[in-house]
Amino acid sequence: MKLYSFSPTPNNRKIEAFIKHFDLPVEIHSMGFKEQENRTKAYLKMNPMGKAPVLEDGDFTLWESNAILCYLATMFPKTNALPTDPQGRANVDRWLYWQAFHWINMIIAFRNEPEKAAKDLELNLGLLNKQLDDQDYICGELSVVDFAVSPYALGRHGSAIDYTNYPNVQAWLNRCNELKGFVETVFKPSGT
Ligand SMILES: N[C@@H](CCC(=O)N[C@@H](CS)C(=O)NCC(=O)O)C(=O)O
Repeated sequence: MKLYSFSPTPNNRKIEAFIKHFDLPVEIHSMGFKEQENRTKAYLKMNPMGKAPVLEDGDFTLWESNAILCYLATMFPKTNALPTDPQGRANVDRWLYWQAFHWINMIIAFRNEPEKAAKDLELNLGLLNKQLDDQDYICGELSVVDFAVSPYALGRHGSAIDYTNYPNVQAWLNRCNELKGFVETVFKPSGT
């Protein structure tokens, strides 16, 4: 398998962290933004959206980061990162959809107009804080959800948010930050 990635961004880091955390046999092809490989004919054949990440598994190609996380967790069940019982799986899906819409929009709102994002922060951080009341990870055990959600809060914009009123979220972020996959995908700008 091969991952085409714009490494530093949260949408891509979530997959790289998952691969590295579980030592999965997936080649990571880190693309440069400037080179615009994502605009080539060959790349657009894999993903007509022209975006990364894309996973290539033989003749099969897959785009959308959360779909890729679930595919990897299914192909490598030893990761134990995706429940197979219907309710456990539905619970994971719920949080993945929440991330792809509400969580990402909260981060974007905070980046664009921090003073206007207060309501959004309160709602989303409040519910996440409650979810983490008596468990270390969002769905109990470490799952694809933690890889899907945390990179945005650990990234440039998300890390500027004040999590003081959400101690469970802060503790969970610290926990994620220390996972092997996230330690190994800390972005180091070239020349550092
Ligand atoms: N919803 C998509 C978003 C993918 C996405 O927006 N990727 C960005 C990098 S974070 C990208 O490839 N941008 C390059 C471009 O649009 O030209 C996912 O989760 O995979």
